[in-house]
Amino acid sequence: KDLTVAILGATGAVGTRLIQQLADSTIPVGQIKLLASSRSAGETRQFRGQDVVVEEATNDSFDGVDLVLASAGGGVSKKFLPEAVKRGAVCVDNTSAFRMDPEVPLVVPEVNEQALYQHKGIIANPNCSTIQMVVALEPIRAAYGLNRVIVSTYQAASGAGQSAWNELDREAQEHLDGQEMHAEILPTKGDKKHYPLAFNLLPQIDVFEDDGYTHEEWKMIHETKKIMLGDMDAPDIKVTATCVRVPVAVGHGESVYFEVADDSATTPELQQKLADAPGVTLQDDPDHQIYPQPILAEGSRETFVGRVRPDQENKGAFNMWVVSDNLLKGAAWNTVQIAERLVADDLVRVP
Ligand code: A2P
Ligand code: 11C
Repeated sequence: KDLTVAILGATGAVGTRLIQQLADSTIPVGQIKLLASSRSAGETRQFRGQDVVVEEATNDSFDGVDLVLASAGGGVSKKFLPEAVKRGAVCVDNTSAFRMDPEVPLVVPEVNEQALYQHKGIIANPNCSTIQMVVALEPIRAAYGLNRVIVSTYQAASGAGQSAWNELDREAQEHLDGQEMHAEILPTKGDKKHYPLAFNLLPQIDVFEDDGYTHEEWKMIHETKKIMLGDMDAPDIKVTATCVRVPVAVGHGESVYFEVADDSATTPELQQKLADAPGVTLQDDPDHQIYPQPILAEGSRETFVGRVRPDQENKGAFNMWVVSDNLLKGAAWNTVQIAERLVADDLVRVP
């Protein structure tokens, strides 16, 4: 059956890519609704060659909708998705609104697709930096077990939305024109202070928690445990993170240190597991200076892994470098990939 699909937040950095990824997917779309705020209602976007007018999202927008793909911010998801579910729609939510709800599956299809069978109407899409890390770690965990992960991220401006991406471009121009740079959004919208990202690094993504970690770092830890082990506080894999915003437009990078349980694992074996893993492209050839880079990853659905090498002083420990398009595998593609699996497994219905 053809589905009526709504994209909530259709005009944003992720929403624009949700439209593209849905158009390129196997999902049978009978009717599409593009929803945003009153600011962009009346604008037009193209879907599979047709002009579609953007509408302001209201509860009634979800009448008759089978599938909602949401990326308009956590507050907007909290307001509308329960209403959409009441009206019979299954929602794949790219915000953090419902991720830690034990009733809501948090899914990366390459890792825990089976969790989709537990859904009660809402399925959560993880944070972009978490997704690319678990795609790269899962084939290693499956083969050798995983005890500990230490990750440092290098995250692109577009992760904070279209307005943050625009801010980076403007600041770069200001700097090159010899003017003072003006920051209004980053490190995070609504916090007390703002700092320029252009020609700079910001070791703050999202707000600070009481323990000195940022909320982005909290997500890397607890989302990883929920996706890989089914429990946000599982002690079996220890994870710690430092998240940094870098002056890159699209594509998050991650330096990932990990310790495997079976310390007979060798670097060539790990490289082979990664090369064979779904969603992973191995780019690891130091002799020819081949390694993942954000500008090479932009536009691809893949997670790219390179620089795989052992810790010379610690058996069973390794380092690797992971890059993916944060707006695609980190957001729009993972969301549409989940929706494709829901359709294939006949799960587009509220139990
Ligand atoms: P709009 O363009 O009308 O502001 P980004 O993540 O790139 O900042 O994009 C955010 C997306 O969420 C945009 O599509 C934006 O629409 C949408 N959005 C923001 N607030 C609301 C709201 N209250 N209701 C519906 N959509 C919203
Ligand atoms: C960033 N990772 O780069 C964030 C954006 O939890 O979905 C994604 C926030 C989220 O700023």
